[in-house]
This record gives sequence, C-alpha cells and structure tokens, in this order.
Amino acid sequence: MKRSTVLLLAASVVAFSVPASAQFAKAEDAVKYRKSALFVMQQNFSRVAAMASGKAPFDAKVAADSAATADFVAKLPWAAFGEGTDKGDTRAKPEIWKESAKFKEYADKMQAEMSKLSAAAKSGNLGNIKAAVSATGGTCKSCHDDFRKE
Ligand code: ASC
Repeated sequence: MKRSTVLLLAASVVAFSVPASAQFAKAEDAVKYRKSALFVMQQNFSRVAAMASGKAPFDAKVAADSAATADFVAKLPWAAFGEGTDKGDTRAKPEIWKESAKFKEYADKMQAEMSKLSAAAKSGNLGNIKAAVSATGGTCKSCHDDFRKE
C-alpha cells in the first residue's frame, strides 16, 4: 500500500471514531457539544412528555419518531465530559469528575430508561409511554439535583 493511502486510511479512522472516545479541539467545543446534544434530547423528550401529560394531543408517529431521536442523542453527551471541561459556559458541577462512577451510573440509567421510552412509543401504547416518561424524567431530575448547578 502506498504511504499516502495509509495516511488517508489512518485519518479517516480518526475522523469516524469520534463518538466513542471523543477528542475535541478545545474544552469550549466539548461543552458546546454536550449542551447541544442535551438540548436536542430534551426537545424530543419533552415533546413526548407533553403528549403523555395531555398538554399536547397524542400523535403516535410523532411520539415514536421523537422518542427514537431522544434515545439516539442520549448516547452522545457523555464523551464530552472529559477532564478539563469543567470550566466556561457550563453548569456542570465539579462532582462530575470527583464522583465519576456515580455520574456514569446516572448517565447509563437515563439511557436505559430512554430506550424503554422509545420502545413504548414504538408500540403506541399511551399507558406505557406515560410510565416510561415518568421513569425517564426521574433520571433527568436525579442527575440535575446532584450534578448540575442552579
Ligand atoms: C424535561 C427537562 C428535564 C426533565 C426533568 C424531568 O423536559 O428539560 O430536565 O424533563 O424536568 O423531571
């Protein structure tokens, strides 16, 4: 293989392997990335939550699509909580890096509940969606209580 081909392949491996162990050019970019992911997740989750609580009319297709998007995007923020990203325009508490096992446990629990919500929304059963919205919302709240500044 030509040296240029090897370099090109190596570069594409780096370019396409960002999510698993994300490297960001600047701490500021990591903060922006995780906040963007959490915002997109929240917008999709709250659309389903509004239907579950009767604040919005139930539309099974919109609920299923929104929950599936929230479920996927829920995987993204965590790679952007690396060391040195505790400063700047963030409400992340220093405890995230001191109690990282607990933070990971919360993050994992949220993703597990979001997946259940997506499955419930796919099934179209409003009762199951309500229960899953409540369980998922509980995981958002407990993490904010312990790891997010007011
Ligand atoms: C939302 C949102 C949260 C959670 C939380 C649930 O829609 O922005 O942080 O639900 O309020 O308790």
